[in-house]
Amino acid sequence: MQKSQIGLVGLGVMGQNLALNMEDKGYFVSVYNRTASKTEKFAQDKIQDKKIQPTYSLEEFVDSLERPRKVILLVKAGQAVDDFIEKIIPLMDKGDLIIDSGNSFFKDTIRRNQYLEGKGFLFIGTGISGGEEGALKGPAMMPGGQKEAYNLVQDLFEKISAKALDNKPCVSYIGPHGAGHYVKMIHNGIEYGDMQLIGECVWTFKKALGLTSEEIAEIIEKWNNEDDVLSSYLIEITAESMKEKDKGKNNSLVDLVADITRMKGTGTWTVQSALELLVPIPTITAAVFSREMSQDKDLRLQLSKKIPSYREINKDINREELVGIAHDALYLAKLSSYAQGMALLQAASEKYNFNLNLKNIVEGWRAGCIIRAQFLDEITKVYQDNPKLLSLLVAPRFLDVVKNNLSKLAQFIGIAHSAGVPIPTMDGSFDYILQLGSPTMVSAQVTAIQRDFFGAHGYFKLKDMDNPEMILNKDKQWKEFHTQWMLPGRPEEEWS
Ligand code: 2AM
Repeated sequence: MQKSQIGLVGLGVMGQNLALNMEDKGYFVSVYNRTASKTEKFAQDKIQDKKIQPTYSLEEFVDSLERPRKVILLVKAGQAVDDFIEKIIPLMDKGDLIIDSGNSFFKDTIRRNQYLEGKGFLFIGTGISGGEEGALKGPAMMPGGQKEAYNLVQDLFEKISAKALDNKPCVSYIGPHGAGHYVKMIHNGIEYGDMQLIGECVWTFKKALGLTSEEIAEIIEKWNNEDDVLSSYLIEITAESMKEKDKGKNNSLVDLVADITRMKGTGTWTVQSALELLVPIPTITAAVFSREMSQDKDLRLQLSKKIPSYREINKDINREELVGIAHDALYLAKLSSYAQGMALLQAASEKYNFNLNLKNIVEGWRAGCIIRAQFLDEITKVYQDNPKLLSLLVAPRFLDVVKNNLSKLAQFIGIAHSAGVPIPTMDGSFDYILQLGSPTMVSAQVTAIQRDFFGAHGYFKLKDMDNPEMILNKDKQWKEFHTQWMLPGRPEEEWS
């Protein structure tokens, strides 16, 4: 019997679609699922005339694969992956490859990679973005693992992945062990930010202008024009979904959808990683907090009866003007959010020796995935020109956006707040830019002196009032000082 070139375990919708996608690109595929009835149904309904072999025991599955064996796992992230690895490795041989395609936590992937490498197996942890449709028609893929492991599946991955407009496949080798799942995690964090930023625009249009969801959908739809900087999948589906009517009724479905955003963890992991690596990502963090706030529905229902709603006396706001301001504000807020995400990728690349190529990563997000957007072409060019860029905000083409749109973002924030609309991601994006643009953070001066006052924690000093540079000691380190606050005359000590 013809051996299969690739095996797939886990016949959820994503797994089924990925199997069909691989078969469609010419591959012989074996499939296996823990619950046999799902395999039977898949065999009956979807693969009768296809080069997909259903198998009903792990032995049969492993036997059906050509060597070196390549097995894609698409089971629930977490313990299920470890359990499954334990079940399958006694049946496999050294040099065989296991590919975890779920949304695994990158530290688990690093651990599994080391564990399996120690036993002579190859291991790839790959992010896959694009949902069910992506799995079937072409997802964006972010594989990490041994380079030799990637070489075994490079052709397959390039064939099944999405293709950008220039026909480049949306997959590249991301880096060793957990690099692929790390990048997928950041992709998802950025996605959280993008979604929340759009939501805040919608809320502002509703409250400041009194527009209906249908009217707002029409505004947002125009932002999806090919030559618009905001043109993206998320803008497209926001407009499309907001046009949908509640079945059989005249009101918009979105107005009846409960204001609760659930999440599966990748956004929270992104924030945790940012805290661990000391990289501020206020936009993405605000998006995660906002989802948490949304889930506190009962609390909000109770407290909103007591907390007065805030709204300044209605200012006359011109609709066209606000739409223009919101457009430019959203673009800059999004740019700020991506600058944060990319800074986190840079820090993680150093910390975990991922050796990330930011240009390839962003290039691979241009199609297939949820954050696909015209804007990513621009970011690709930026990293092509300068792979070591300090911040996206200062790339020449984006510095112009900062200069031109900063006052629009400020205006938008003012209008939204005066209409009583909370816009934590817009705020986060704006403050991030203001902080990075501050040679001296006065708030930090105050908290530094407070710390020395109550805890004798010491402080550094600036050269003088007009020079924000630091005083250095003879070793060219920041020189440390302390004021003896409790002694008469409060003498200043030099600590280093
Ligand atoms: P099931 O059909 O037997 O539930 C997505 O949920 C996929 O992950 C399904 O194919 C599901 O198999 C599989 N899955 C979830 N938990 C699993 C586990 N502990 N072991 C094996 N497969 C699992």
